[in-house]
Amino acid sequence: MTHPLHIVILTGAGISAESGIDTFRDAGGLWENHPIEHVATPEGFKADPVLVHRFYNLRRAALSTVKPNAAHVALGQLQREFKGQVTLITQNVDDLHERGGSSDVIHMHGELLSAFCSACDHRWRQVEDLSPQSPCPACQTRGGPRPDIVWFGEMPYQMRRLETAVKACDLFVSIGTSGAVYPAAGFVHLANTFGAQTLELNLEPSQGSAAFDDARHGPATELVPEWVRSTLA
Ligand code: BJW
Repeated sequence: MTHPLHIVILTGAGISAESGIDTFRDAGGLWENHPIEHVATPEGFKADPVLVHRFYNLRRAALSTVKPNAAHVALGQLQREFKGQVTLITQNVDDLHERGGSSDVIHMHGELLSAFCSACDHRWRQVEDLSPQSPCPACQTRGGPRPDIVWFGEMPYQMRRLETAVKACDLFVSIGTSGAVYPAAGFVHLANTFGAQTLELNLEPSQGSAAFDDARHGPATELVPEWVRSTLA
């Protein structure tokens, strides 16, 4: 194709796998034998806040032990050097895109390093562990603070902005995502409907692979830098 003017990139757990962060479905959708739906739903949090806080406390603490990989770094370079527009959407709650040099990353499923209070909606940067006894720094309610994560059944963040970008783009690229979770899994269909070229870069064919115009399969640390090099050439 001719050089695209607006590229929308959607990333998932697969882009952080080679940094040492487990993906969801490759781990059988389980964490310590708990189905992900038990620790990533409002109902699960209500039923067992100690368990859910532990799940997110461990993952938040693990962020300091991992580093961005060549795929994150390549996308940062693309954002800085591409002559058109690059919109970077991630389903990931880690901060590896930012540490890899990206800016204005849209975290549609929230962020580990953020918390909010379900009592007063105050939102803040959270680095330390949370517990059911943690008080909200604004209203002091105990039990109000929760991880700033979009759980199953909750509306992902910035949906209007995301849909507008996907409809307007010339090229939609999906990287390291299984295509199992909506609405992100539907973006390829939206992009196709509005006339964009679509490209999948994933370890293996995703559930939605057939919907893409082009699909390349292999590790993100190889495919993504290669694709960025050819796009910037
Ligand atoms: C590599 C690699 C390497 C490995 N290199 N690649 C029935 C039908 C349709 C929809 C629904 C339904 N029932 C319920 C729903 C809706 C539901 C949903 O989709 N459920 C499905 C399970 C069916 N969705 C929701 O509830 C969402 N909200 C919603 O729909 O609101 C209503 C609404 C929205 C908009 C418009 C109108 C209405 C909310 C979804 C929240 C998802 N939350 C989670 C957990 C929270 C975050 C966290 O704790 O970290 O987000 S679930 C989990 O899955 C996490 C991820 O962001 C998300 C996606 O997973 P991802 O990133 O794709 O990871 P994996 O593990 O699945 O795949 C990794 C891929 O990488 C694999 O393909 C590997 O091969 C590959 N890979 N190594 C390249 N080295």
